Amino acid sequence: MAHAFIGVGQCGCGILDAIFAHPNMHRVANPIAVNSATQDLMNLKHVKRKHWVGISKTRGFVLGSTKGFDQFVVGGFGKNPVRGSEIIASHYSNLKDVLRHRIEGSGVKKGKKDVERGASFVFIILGMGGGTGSGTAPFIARAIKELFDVPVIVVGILPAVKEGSRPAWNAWRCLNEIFDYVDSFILIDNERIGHMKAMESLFKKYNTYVARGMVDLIAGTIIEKIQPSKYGANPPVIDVQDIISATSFHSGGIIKPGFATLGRFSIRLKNLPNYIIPLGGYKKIDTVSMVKQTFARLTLNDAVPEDSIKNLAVLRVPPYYLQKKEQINTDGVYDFLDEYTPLHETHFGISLTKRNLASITSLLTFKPGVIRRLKNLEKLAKEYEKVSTHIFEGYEGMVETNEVSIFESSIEKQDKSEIIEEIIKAAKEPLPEIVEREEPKLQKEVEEIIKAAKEPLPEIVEQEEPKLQKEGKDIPGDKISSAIGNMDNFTVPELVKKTGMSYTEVNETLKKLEIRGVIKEVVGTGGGFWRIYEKA
Ligand SMILES: Nc1nc2c(ncn2[C@@H]2O[C@H](COP(=O)(O)OP(=O)(O)OP(=O)(O)O)[C@@H](O)[C@H]2O)c(=O)[nH]1
Ligand SMILES: [Mg+2]
Repeated sequence: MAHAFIGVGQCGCGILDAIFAHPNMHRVANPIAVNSATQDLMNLKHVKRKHWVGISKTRGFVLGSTKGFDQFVVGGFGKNPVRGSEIIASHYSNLKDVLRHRIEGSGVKKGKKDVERGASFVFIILGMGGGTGSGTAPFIARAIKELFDVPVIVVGILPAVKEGSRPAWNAWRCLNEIFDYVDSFILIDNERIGHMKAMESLFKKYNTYVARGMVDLIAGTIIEKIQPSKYGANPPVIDVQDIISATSFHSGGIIKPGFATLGRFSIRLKNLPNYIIPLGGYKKIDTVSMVKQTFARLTLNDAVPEDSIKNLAVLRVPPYYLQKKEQINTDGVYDFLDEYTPLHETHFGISLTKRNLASITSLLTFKPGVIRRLKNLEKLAKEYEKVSTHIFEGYEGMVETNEVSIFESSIEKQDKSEIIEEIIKAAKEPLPEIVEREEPKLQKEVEEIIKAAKEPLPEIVEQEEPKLQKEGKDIPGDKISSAIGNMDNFTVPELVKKTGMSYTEVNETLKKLEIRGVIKEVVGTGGGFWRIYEKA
């Protein structure tokens, strides 16, 4: 049985589509797109019709290949999960048949030896504030638990506060209905983009961000999993089971789902010319800072890393970085993560990527009672109508806490406070800005870059990393400052070209800026002009 990713409703299917935009995902997992509106399914680019499951008010669950599908599957549930639930309850055995068929019937293609087959799991992805996803997903989770002995991880998108009390009620109801059939939740909070006027226009970017994190997790644990003994650095690895352990609580045979939030950070390892001519010039990477950056990009609004109980991080790098031990500060990452888990339960693994990027995806797991957004969601939901709230119950004593480590961590608190302040501040920054700092799309990367290299540089920089420059970090010196603009990394020749200044002038200005701590040299390639700088 292959791993299954089930997107339900418009939002769930949208994120599913973004996940399966990564071609490797099709090698290890089956996408299943469930929706009550054919039109939404038609918008999917990477999940073909054979992976669709339609919900028809009259016929129940219909496979994409069914004749007349488009006529049966129409309408949606108009933000009303209760109506959806009634229809689904009456077709529950049909739902089970369809899921059995889709999950059991289409395994990973034969001949792909490098794929791990054992530990299967099911992800269910849905927007919790709507009708179809939030009405159907609890039945899907229950059916899967009845059919298979597999972990179920729900990726639940919470509605933004401004969406009002009805979506909040839908979401709250769904969380409580699905809770009993779930091993872990990963919360994606639309409140992180909720302060933007046109929130909907950011969905695609946000979905891409989330999908990249999910793909990192899957790639790190399955697709690009490495054999540590092959590499001089003896890198740590994690597997799928680590994801489950890191995101749920176990005690005396009982499992309670954890509520995790995801954060991702990536950096380009080469400047643009090196993308095209991949020779040398790899950047040094500071993995500890990268993990900190993931904490500032969490998908849950108001998340306080200090309140988390467990965590996991996956680093993906090109093989170059695994040759020698010193290239990745593994101990530093462990130490940093360990500070955020009173249980000393940290999972850290390294895996490979073919791209010239280093990325880290982290998951921080909380008990529901400490998550402010859940309290807030409950409050909003109650404004609409009374609804069960049993998700907070039964966590006391779920995990044996180690008193010594709690004591230690309270001593460390003072040292940590600065980092935490920084993180909390950053976590209040609008996520879209953060997402825009992400790398260009996977598939067309090289073509895009070659095309971009032909365009005037300022425009490329605008396109790719528009908001990188932070207040207070502006670089003085009119010409150089505007030439550097939003660039993260730059070289002397680039600045010469953009400013019309001489090499010597540019070099001297950069030296001054370096002394003042505004920029720093990251790679010096033989003392000539081809040094690469970045903002300090
Ligand atoms: N992050 C993100 N949120 C979305 C997206 N699409 C919808 N949402 C959110 O999801 C909720 C609505 O869920 P939908 O998936 O549109 O609803 P549905 O499951 O199709 O149910 P219907 O009401 O029957 O259409 C709202 O809270 C939206 O803010 C998306 O692509 N990305
Ligand atoms: Mg819909």
